[in-house]
Amino acid sequence: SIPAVSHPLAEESSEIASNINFHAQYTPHFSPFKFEPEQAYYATAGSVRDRLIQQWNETYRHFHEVDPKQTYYLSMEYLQGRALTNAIGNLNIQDAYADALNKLGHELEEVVEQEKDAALGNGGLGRLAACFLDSMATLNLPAWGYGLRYRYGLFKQRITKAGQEEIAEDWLEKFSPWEVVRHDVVFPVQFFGRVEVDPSGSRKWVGGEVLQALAYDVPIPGYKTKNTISLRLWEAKACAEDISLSQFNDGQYESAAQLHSSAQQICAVLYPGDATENGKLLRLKQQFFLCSASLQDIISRFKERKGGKGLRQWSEFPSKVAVQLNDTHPTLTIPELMRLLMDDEGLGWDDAWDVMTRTIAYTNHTVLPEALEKWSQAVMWKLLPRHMEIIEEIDKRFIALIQSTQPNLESKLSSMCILDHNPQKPVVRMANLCVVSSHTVNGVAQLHSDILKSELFADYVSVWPNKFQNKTNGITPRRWLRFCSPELSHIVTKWLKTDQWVTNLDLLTNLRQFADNADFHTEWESAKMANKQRLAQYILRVTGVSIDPNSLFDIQVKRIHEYKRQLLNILGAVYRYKRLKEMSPEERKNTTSRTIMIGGKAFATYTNAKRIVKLVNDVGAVVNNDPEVNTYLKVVFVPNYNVSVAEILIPGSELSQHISTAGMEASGTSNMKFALNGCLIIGTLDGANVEIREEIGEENFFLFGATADEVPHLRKERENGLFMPDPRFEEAKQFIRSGAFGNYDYNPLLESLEGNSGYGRGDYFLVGHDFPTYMDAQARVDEAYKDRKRWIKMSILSTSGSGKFSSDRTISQYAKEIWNIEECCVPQLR
Ligand code: DL6
Repeated sequence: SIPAVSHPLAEESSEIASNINFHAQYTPHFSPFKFEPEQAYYATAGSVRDRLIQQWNETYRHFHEVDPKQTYYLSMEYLQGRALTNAIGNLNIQDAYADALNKLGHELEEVVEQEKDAALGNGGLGRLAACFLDSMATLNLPAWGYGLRYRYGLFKQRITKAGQEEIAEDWLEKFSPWEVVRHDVVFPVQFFGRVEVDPSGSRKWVGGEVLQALAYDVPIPGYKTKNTISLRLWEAKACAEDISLSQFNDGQYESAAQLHSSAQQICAVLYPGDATENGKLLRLKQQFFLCSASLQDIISRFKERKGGKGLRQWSEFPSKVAVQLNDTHPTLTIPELMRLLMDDEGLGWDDAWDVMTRTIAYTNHTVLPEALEKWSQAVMWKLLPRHMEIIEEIDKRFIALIQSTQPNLESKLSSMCILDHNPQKPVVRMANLCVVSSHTVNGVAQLHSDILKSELFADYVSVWPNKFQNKTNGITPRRWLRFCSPELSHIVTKWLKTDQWVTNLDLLTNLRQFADNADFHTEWESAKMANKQRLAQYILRVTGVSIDPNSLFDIQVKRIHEYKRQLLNILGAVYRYKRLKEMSPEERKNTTSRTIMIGGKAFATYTNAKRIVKLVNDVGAVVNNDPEVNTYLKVVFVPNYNVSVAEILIPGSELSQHISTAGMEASGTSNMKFALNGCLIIGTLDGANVEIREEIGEENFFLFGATADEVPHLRKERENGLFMPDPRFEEAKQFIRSGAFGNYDYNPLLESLEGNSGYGRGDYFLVGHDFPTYMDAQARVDEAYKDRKRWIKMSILSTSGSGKFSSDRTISQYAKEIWNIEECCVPQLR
């Protein structure tokens, strides 16, 4: 029984404790006789969910009454991470929940650890979508996220002697307390079949396979607001009548339930391997499934809200609906909306085109050629014959437009048009379809947006000069400072004398006045130290490596990719190790002790990325066990990097590496998280690094490397054999080749840094070129770290210059400059 106390927090927490108890007893998944941390987590989550559902219902009731224009964010990825800390933080009830759990014999910290990450995403693009949802809710914007409910999230990474091993991540193993299935929200989604023309000439897509899309809603609470919006995730289902009982009873189990298995495949995993035809078909099916189900839902909401004025006109649709395509994965929204408007709703081409183009906007997230989606025309004709007709028509009209209005661009048409009829490999270029069909195209950092306009989409700029915008990415300050680093947040609030920075991040600039204040320095340093100790404990727990919190914590965490150049980092570490070995004990004492941490997942079929993971682990195994130098250097591979791990690593970081080849990283968002947490950046002039450096001051950023403008010329120079490698670079490679880190054959990896030509060979990513300036920048880091006052000041200036990188700023710009939507705030009293 819970003692009655009159203090408001105690009163609230007593109520919460009994509510948690109630959930523990009546949630049918567990025995009522056990109340261990796992049960406590599910019961706590159930109790938080009750609150969210109330706010959620009110939000949608309010949106329904007001009938504002709404934004729909379509994304194949959402890297949500854990929800519990975020939910109680945004509801502003952390203390009451911590207290309630204490009363029940549990610690909040331990309880939140029980939650599995919802990893329905791969990297920055998916985490950006999650930050955007948080900001949309916090800014009271009428918005929805749409995605797929993958059965298995991004794989779990296990590190063995052989390197990375992938294991399915069963995030729904028990159940997710954060989703609500909507059995009344189901839409049919069709595949394959054929197009029939009736005597009037109208076309219909008939036959084929029909699956059902069933909605699962995840509540997204805003920070200190009643507004709680939805992330609607679709699950694929087949109907009961799709099972052939007669075949089943004949023992033909697989063919009897063929549609059921087809449905299961769609939502099984994110990015299934696409090396085979089957894999390609499955990916396309996933994309279409998201687009079709979401559009049917959007249209049914549009029709349902008549605003008391009788049936709506379709011309009103773009004043009620904004659809944002998160990269090209949901491009099929374009032909699907055209089809629904023309074939189901009876609009002519011109009217449908007008409605569709005023509704849809597209964000580009990469200029990497291999990441720009191109779908085989044959696969598309097979799976979506009516959509291919529509795409052909869009292409035909686009070509006619250019021929009639921009004859100077005729020579460019072969690369500008949507269908590439190359007889070897006819494909549909999805990015071109997006550019031609949407009203706005944006990049995700200023440099990236400039590159889009001057290179990738340059030819379209003269056709539609006003179509292209920049929206520099941002991160939510709630998850990425307020909740992941309570110690630093507390100090920020104390010195700013307000916690308004949590929703107005520009206020951080006022910390500048304390950049030289000795008391502030002491508090800052002790908060950072607490975070470093927490991180050191974590590293010990997951890797068995003991790291010294007094050493410089240097971190690079992101997907493993050659353009992100983890290889540059590890070659630098190898060189540092070699130098340390050559020093006398006295000399070593003058060096800066470092702990280099590298983490990230390599795509399962990306061989060189997997070799990099293996190399980092092999280097770590030698360095960390070398008693001569291991007080001065440790190299740790952090396994299974995900959102929750980032929440421990980032607050504990002091230096982070954002060292991609200039022009290749569209933005990066972890750079923003690190800077916000008072971590200094060593980096190239790439993506959002450029703007971060501008904001925090160039003297607080360790810059090196070629610029984006220089890269093409440098590649040419290499091809012409004009590159002279730095001796330190040669030494580092040679040291690996000597077998110093074991006898795994690293030649293929090292050879990718040599030779003269070819993408991925001949050092396409310019590791060799940038190595000397990288090492020089690292030497500046070592010197700066020795001067504690200077370092802490730089750390404070990093945080205080991070105001621009709030996703609240990014989303406000999308709302004003692309979506044309306004806030729709749920009244506090109802
Ligand atoms: O815009 C979010 C995020 C950027 O911060 C990264 O720089 C960019 O690589 C990523 N893009 C993608 C798309 N595919 N690829 N590669 O994930 O978007």
